[in-house]
Amino acid sequence: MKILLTRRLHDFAIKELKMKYKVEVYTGKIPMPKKLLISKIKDKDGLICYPYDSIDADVINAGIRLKAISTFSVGHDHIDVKTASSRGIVIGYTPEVLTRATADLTIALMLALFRRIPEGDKLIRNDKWRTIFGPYEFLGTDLYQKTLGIFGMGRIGKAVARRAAGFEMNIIYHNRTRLSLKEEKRLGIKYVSLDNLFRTSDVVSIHSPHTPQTHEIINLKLFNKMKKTAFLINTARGKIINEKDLAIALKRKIITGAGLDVFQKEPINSRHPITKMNNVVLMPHSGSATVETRKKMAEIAVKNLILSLSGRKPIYQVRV
Ligand code: 8YV
Repeated sequence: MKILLTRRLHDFAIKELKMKYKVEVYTGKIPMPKKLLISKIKDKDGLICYPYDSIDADVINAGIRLKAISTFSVGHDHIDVKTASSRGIVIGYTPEVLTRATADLTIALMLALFRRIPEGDKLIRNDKWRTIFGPYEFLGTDLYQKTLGIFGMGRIGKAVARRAAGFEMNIIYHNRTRLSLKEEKRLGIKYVSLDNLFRTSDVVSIHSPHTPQTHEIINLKLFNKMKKTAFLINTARGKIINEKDLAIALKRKIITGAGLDVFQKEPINSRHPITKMNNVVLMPHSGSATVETRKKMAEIAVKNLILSLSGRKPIYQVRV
């Protein structure tokens, strides 16, 4: 069987795949151009792809021999799951292993904003540090007893709640479906409406998948309901937020700041209006970017593909 990788994966993973299949790895500029992807997929049985690859109906239908897609991600909004499933193509993904790393980065962004870490770093490097212990100088905000509003209470949302509990924050959440009372109690979280989440939180953190229902669901209408002192954090998907509205909210100081790991179009560059603002902390889509997590994701992505191509169930399967 022949498989295609839209970029290089860990050496151990390539080695394992090469023992079983004829492997073609795209090594050009990322992402792999769509035209090339369409021409290369024609004779392939399996595909390993990433969130920035658009695996739409054109790609799937060009893959006339395609039996399995394995994405190196928990998110699968880049794959036309309906079209793939109607063709009987199995889709594997990599949840769970990246939950902790993504939750850790969320807390890191929160601390960076509350304690002004990038600002402090810049201040010293620019030789602007003059005095210490001034009563009003370089003050941040306590996390203690602040209200964290979690939008999307799946695996990552819950991991963020567990971490935030350690900082003694009040945790409220909004989710498509409410959790059981037992689980709410165990996590120490309270269910609220979307409106309430934005009205009462000191920091809102996004952890839902990007779906037609959540597309740009976070917009100026909601920002206008937030406290002037509040922060917004997004380590989920850029397209859940209306980015133009966010830029307005940050510029007009409707909210105090934002910590962003994901954007509508990635990578962003310094021409993007959000990069001009001082009240944001930015990361280059790195929720799962730790040595340990990425290795586990590669292991699962490979296993998912091998299992699917041998007619078995992948470890984690995306279903319609
Ligand atoms: C990706 C992500 O793993 O898993 C996801 O959905 O967004 C990231 O953690 C990363 O972009 C590498 O594919």
